[in-house]
Amino acid sequence: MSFSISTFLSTLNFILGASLQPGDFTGFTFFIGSVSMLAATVFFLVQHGQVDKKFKDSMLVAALITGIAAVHYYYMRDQWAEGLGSPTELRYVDWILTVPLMVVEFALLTGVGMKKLFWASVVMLVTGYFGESGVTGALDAQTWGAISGAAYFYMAYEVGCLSIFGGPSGDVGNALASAKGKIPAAGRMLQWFVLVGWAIYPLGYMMGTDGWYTGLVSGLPLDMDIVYNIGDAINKIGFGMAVWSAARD
Ligand SMILES: *C/C=C(C)/C=C/C=C(C)/C=C/C1=C(C)CCCC1(C)C
Repeated sequence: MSFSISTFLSTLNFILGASLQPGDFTGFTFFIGSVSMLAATVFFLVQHGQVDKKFKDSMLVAALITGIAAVHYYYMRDQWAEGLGSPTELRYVDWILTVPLMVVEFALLTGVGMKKLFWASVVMLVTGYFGESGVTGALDAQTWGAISGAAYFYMAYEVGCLSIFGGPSGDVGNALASAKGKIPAAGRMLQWFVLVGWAIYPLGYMMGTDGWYTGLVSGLPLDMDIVYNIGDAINKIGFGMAVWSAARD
């Protein structure tokens, strides 16, 4: 057979720039990430024209989230393919732009102000970056990770993840629990993304940084970037799909 996977990859590499080596599974997930984020962006933009007026802003924000990610994935794939290792800076720049946009989605769906969630997301990501990059030796990776985790739990509480089980909840969660109709229904779907989908990230962090937990996860056949890439696909594309599924019909 004249077609082979390596011909395919070298053609791809010619188009894309830096070379992904055959067998580089992590690199391949960066590539799939950039393509699927781009496809999702086109889809959300097209659907933006179709949905009811009250959902238009949410659809546009969904498209912005995947669009920003598509650009970052393009460059992350490049950095990885150049052999420069895990693209920590690009990753966190992407997150510091896209996670607040997810906060905007909650604000759009509930009408509740986003100040608390915004600042919590900044703390979560900045401390996570300190831990993962090691730019500051002030605290070790697991302590930075614990602070970041606390901010994550606060966000989960605020958006009402605990109220799914009848537990306490913050302003956004209370608004979602009491309101009726399609818009809060979309918001209640997003709670599951924060509770389950976002929990993927601390797992990736534990795989990529040293600490007491290294032994717990080091036997797993996934590396940090694969876990983050799976998390992004679920949370960025899935988040938009959830909004869209509530918005259609
Ligand atoms: C599109 C990107 C998203 C939804 C990124 C979310 C990222 C997190 C929820 C990251 C959380 C982290 C912790 C809870 C502890 C360890 C450090 C982080 C930053 C990986």
